[in-house]
Amino acid sequence: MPSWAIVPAPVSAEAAEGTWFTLGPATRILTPPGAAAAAAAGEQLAAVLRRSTGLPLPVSAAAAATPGDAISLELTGDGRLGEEGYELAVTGESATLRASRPAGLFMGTQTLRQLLPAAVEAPTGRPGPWRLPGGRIADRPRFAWRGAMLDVARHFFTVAEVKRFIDLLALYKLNVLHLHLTDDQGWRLAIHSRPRLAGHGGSTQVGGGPGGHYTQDQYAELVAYARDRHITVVPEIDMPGHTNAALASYAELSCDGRPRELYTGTEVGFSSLCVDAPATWRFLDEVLGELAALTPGPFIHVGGDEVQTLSDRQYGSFVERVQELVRSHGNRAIGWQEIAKARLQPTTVAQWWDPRSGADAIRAAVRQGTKLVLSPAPMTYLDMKYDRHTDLGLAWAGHVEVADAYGWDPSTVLEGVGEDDVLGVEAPLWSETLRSIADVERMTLPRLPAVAEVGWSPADARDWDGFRRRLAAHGPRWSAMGVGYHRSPQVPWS
Ligand code: NGO
Repeated sequence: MPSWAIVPAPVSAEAAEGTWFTLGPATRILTPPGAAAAAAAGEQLAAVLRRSTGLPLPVSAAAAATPGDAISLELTGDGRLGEEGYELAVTGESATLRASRPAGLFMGTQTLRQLLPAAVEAPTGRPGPWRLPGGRIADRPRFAWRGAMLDVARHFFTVAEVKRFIDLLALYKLNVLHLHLTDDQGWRLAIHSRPRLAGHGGSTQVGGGPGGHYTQDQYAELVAYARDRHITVVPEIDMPGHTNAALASYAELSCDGRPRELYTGTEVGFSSLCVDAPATWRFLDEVLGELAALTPGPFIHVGGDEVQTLSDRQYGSFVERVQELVRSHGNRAIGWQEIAKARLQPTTVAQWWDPRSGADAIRAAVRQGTKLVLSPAPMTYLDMKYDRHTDLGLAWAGHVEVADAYGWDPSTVLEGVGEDDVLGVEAPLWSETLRSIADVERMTLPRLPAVAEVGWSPADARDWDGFRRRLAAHGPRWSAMGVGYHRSPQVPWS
């Protein structure tokens, strides 16, 4: 494998030593004629490169076969490279990116960015030269679901801040943004039929700040921004627990009919919807109906974690009924691992997070055909402290250093669960202790790229020593982007 610092590592790469394609004033970006989504990948690449290089890089539909002095994006017209796979060939005269689908072209342009000098990520002019190393890459993802979760409930993050987070996902070829939209401390999405959810339930956050929420237009803007980067937003409405913000907004959701006080602490497990009350099911139908209308992707996340106030029977029948409700609105349900205690429909997905408990129920569900998203806290929780010196974050699952986030394999990490049972991996970032986007970035980098590589790269393309060297080269890239990161002592930063 050449010494290129591509993260996640591609399936195969071969250098043409001594050959370089230098971008210059005459370089063009060519896109497949008549394919809007593919043309968009070319425009997005140009937008990144123009700011730092100052080159015009005009984007136009290709007229004939690959000409010189161009970055050519081509669609193969068959399904050979899969939904997100691509091939990149760089010679002394041109770079050619081939994919079967627009998503593959977009993924390939992320590799192209990473092959250029780090300064290419700068928002303003830098000197260059802007050279791509000659060679060939063939690449496709190992898993279909490669995600990150952002908790906007414990602390609220604005549309602009979430877009910054989405930009990081895109750079590392992640394709799912799971938004944790509601919790005890805040309800972050306007629901027209229930205005007090955002108006009152969204009015605070952990520690008592002003909170905030997204209007449906703002939320749709985030979904579209992600979709343009081939990222699907999976919205989560946590239930039946983690619902204090809803209980504070609508008294009829509690069995005693009394409104709860807004909550700004960090305890978990105390709140629950009144699961047998008709008012609860009217509420959920309205909320999930409005959410489904805003959700182009198939999945709606229904939480289901850490319920301590219900019997197993109550919990199980709640989950079974709610997955049916999600289905009736045309979506598939995903929930935290606890939902494996219920009878799941074949299309419902469970998200493994807590290795301390529940493994038998998960294995039993998997034997019935349930697919899993893997987010084991000791490896993927981005809110865990790196080490004992980390000021931000929690430590209930231990410390998560870069080597922990990197050093596991999805097909062996949970006994009784193999490659085919795994839909993919996801790194959750809970925000009890994170008050700003700078805090978010410091916990996300450099661990998110580690989880991204676990989800994308074949096991035989991965090794820790190579990874930490490649990762080190991304420090200057993040600095050029104006994004902060944790200088983990495990990575040989220059
Ligand atoms: C748990 C809990 C969250 C916390 C998080 C903190 C899950 C699925 N439920 O993960 O409410 O914020 O830990 O690490």
